[in-house]
Amino acid sequence: MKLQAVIFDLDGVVTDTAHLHFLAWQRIASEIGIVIDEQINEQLKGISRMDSLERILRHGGMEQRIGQQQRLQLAAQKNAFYVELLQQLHPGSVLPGIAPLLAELHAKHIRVGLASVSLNAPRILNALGLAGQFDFCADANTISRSKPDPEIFLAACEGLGCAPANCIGIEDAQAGIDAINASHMLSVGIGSQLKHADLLLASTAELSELCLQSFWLTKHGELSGRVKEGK
Ligand code: B16
Ligand code: MG
Repeated sequence: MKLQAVIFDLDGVVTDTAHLHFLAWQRIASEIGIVIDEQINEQLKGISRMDSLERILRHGGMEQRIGQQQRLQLAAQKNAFYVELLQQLHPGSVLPGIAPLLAELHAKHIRVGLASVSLNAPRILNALGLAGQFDFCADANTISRSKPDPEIFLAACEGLGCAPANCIGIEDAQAGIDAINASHMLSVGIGSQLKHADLLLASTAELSELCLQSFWLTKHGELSGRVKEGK
């Protein structure tokens, strides 16, 4: 079986915006008397804007006190701060190893997709100078369930015209790894804390087309070995 496509998460894989999300949420949370730390932020990775707010309110014991209207206002305010912070992004903000990997994948005719639940994904790709580098970007506006649901990864596979079994997904968040695994793609995790990634790398700098191809061959060798042994 041939590797046909590689599907990237955006925040934390292509560029590091998790800290910018944190700064914006911290500002909003403090306005309603909730203190959040980096540990809470870790749980917000890969989760949609409204789900993130829900988790912050729950953390502060305020989920019953803030109605839908106020939630929408808080989410809009958070996004306005976040978009302001995004102005600091530039092509140098692309994480190490990503630009060469994209070039290698294109050269080998392996399709490249994006599976980000961020509604700001097009703006971020433009700021990074990467807008033309993805063959298909799943549109977060059309997704009803955020990660760990596989919906966004399945939408990316469909847009690329590739079966999930022919794709690798790359993620930095546990919710994202769970989404990739649930979509029956092979998963590559970036970071040290992730569970159940088929391949775990310490940093994006370790990514290359060669590394992904040898991982693919090893995994498929193992799978066909198991089929032959009847396991
Ligand atoms: P926005 P990803 C996710 O992006 C972030 O990890 C998550 O922290 C954020 O809440 C979510 O996008 C929504 O972002 O508020 O910009 O729509 O990791 O799926 O690329
Ligand atoms: Mg991410």
